[in-house]
Amino acid sequence: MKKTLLPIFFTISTLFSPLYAQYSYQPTEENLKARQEFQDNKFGIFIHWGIYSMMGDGEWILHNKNLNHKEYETLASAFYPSKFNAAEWVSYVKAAGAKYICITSRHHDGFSLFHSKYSPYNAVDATPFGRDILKELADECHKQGIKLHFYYSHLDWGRDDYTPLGRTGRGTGRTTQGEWKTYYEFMNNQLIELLTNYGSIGAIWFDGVWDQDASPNFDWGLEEQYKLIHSLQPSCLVANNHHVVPFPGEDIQIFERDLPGENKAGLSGQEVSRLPLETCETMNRTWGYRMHDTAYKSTKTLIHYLVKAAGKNANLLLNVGPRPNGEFPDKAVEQLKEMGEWLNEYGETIYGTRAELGPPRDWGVCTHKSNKLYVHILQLNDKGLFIPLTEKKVKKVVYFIGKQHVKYRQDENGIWITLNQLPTEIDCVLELDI
Ligand code: JFZ
Repeated sequence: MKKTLLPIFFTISTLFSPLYAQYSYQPTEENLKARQEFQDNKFGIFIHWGIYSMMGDGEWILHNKNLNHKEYETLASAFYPSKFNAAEWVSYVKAAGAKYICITSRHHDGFSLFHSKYSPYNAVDATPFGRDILKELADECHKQGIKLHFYYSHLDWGRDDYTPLGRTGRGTGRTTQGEWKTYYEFMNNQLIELLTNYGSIGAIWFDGVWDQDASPNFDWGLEEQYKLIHSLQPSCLVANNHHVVPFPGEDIQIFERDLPGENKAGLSGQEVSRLPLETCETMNRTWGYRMHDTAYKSTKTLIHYLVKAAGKNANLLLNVGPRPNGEFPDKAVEQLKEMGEWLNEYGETIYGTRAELGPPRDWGVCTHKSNKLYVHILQLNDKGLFIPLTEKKVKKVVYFIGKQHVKYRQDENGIWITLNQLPTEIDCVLELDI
């Protein structure tokens, strides 16, 4: 009898113990407000930049080529991005119609793009450039009204106190083993720097937890780390690219290279939570600068991805990998500009909207804002369109551009629309008054 009751007792006592209480997370008012603003913003630019850009072969080269990490680190002493100009970067981002930047403050190679007291392997102390790139970018973002997010890698391919070694970075020549404790303190100290010296930070975007997926009980100390972030900046959103459902303390849910609920790239099978959502994607194929990666998606594809993300209630975080000299690649600049031109016209149907979910439609998505419903027709070879919308009474249907009236009929099943002509635009938007 006693034996069978014991596990039940432990389960119940754990549920009510202080240990469990520690895991429950109540976001503050300002945090909830920041989540709304984040969702309203819809479009951000991811920037992957570091000393790896000099090799022109992506941000994973240290791992991919099994380079010796000490040899790799010497790249820093040649890093002199003579064309780096934070004002120019921010102006490209603004021209794209994006509202925030998320930049790699420290990627898996361990190089810090900012001045850190806790590692000399940083943009100021290890390079002849000697400038704090994140400081210049932060000042410019704040000046030009762009929110700044910091990507921060949980895993490190060079430090011996990132232990045990994970699934990646096993061939970088580490022969000694340090203590996890010093690595954890190092990360937290850097996070304090990032959240103290660069003004208001919109989000910390963690990445790397998947490196230890062979040991599912690996304790990253996330709760404490998240609390530290929220205590320093309550409105800073915590995000983690761990590819599973969000943990307590996280404020947004991230998807990599897929729309929420889809898993074409194989990194995003997780369930979709009720948190604000974001999906990140590359313009070409690689995050960090890769000289031979010229396979850029078309601007139309990128716009469709942004629209579809909005139709799934998610933001798009679209990546640029600057050249080693600090410039954005020409093709990226061109496409950002084209996206911005499109958003200049259609932004009203994207920014500040929420998805009108409901059954998936093969022709496109719907977004809504106050009494307007926007029907985004991305692909349709027909003039007839049916939307199973029953709760809302439609008062008028027009083309968003030009405002010509469109014939429709609403019955108990939904709305039957007859377009004036076959859609040919990138996104044929109808505006419904409801
Ligand atoms: C991660 C990073 O590794 C990558 O460099 C980039 O920063 C991207 C945004 O996020 O992408 C991953 C994450 C996990 C795996 C591969 C790439 N994985 O599990 O093999």
